Amino acid sequence: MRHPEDGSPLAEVAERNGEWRRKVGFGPMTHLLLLLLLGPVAADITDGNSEHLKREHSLIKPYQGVGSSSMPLWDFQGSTILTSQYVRLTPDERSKEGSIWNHQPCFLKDWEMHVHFKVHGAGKKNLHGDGIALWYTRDRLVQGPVFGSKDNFHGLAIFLDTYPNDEATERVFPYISVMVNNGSLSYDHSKDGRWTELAGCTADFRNSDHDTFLAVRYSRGRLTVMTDLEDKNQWKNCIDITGVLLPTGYYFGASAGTGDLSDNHDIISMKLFQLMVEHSPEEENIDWTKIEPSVHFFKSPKDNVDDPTGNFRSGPLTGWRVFLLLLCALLGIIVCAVVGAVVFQKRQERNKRFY
Ligand SMILES: *[C@@H]1O[C@H](CO)[C@@H](O)[C@H](O)[C@H]1NC(C)=O
Ligand SMILES: [Ca+2]
Repeated sequence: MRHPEDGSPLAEVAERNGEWRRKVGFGPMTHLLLLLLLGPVAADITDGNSEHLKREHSLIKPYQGVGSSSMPLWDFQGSTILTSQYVRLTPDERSKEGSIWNHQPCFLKDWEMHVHFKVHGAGKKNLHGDGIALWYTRDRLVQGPVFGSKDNFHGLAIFLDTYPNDEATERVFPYISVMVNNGSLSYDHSKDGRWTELAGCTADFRNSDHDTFLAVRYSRGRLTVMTDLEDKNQWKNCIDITGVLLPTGYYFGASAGTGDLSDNHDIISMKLFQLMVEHSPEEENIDWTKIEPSVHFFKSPKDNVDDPTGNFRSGPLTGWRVFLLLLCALLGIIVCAVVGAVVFQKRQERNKRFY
């Protein structure tokens, strides 16, 4: 972070910009937002370059502290147990809640988290739950109703929801969704967080016989979630949204919960990579720890509001509309053919008269 008293040309420019902001009346947040939204789009997902792996924010085998109740870099809580092969947030038993939280706040502006996880259990289709939540939040180790962690959180949550609590939902589960919260929003478990969901995708990750991975990238206001679930060693896009503001200095964590239905929720690794992204002096001059988590959409977030008629706005062509269109096209062709035939015949007749 640069300070105006550095006396460097960059700092002077930044200070002048600061003055301009004050005169024009733009808040620093507005300015940051503009920079984030206008800034170039980040490059592809990292290949896991170990150079930029941040061990202090990562959970990697062999785990330290197996057999004890704590680890050097991570705290765990509730039903969580540590084995040499995985961290089990909940066993396949009813009413369990467990979480794991990084000790140190993360001060990186641009990062990417790769999570190797496994959700498995004896339950048949739709008789298992509830799933895993991945967190980047202000508070840590607070138990609560959102996949074992606190509601009205500050920060980012990615839900790997395996059970459709909302019976009326048209979404196909397991379902991955993201939510950003400044403490004011409550996660509605009975609706699978539908009202607060920013974006999501269906992802078939449960009871897989190969390894399952998820990547979350945050850079310049762009939030991307990708999955690697098909044993192809390839990232597949799940969520990609812009206009997301998150501060630095929050904690990474993962939690899981079971209710009447259950599953084993295992984390095998969490690897945090620093992304090498340049920021302008203006961006550098802002205190990133003071940013309020928020989202600025240019268009409204996903169709979160149900249309009471059950129709989607400007939905697909319905059967009879397609029929009418085809009928019009057919009539058009017939008219063209008839006109063409008549004209042809008239010409033939004229030609005959000349010979
Ligand atoms: C928190 O978010 C809500 C809704 O998203 C918004 O109305 C409110 O102004 C925000 N509060 C702060 C302090 O930013
Ligand atoms: Ca659910």
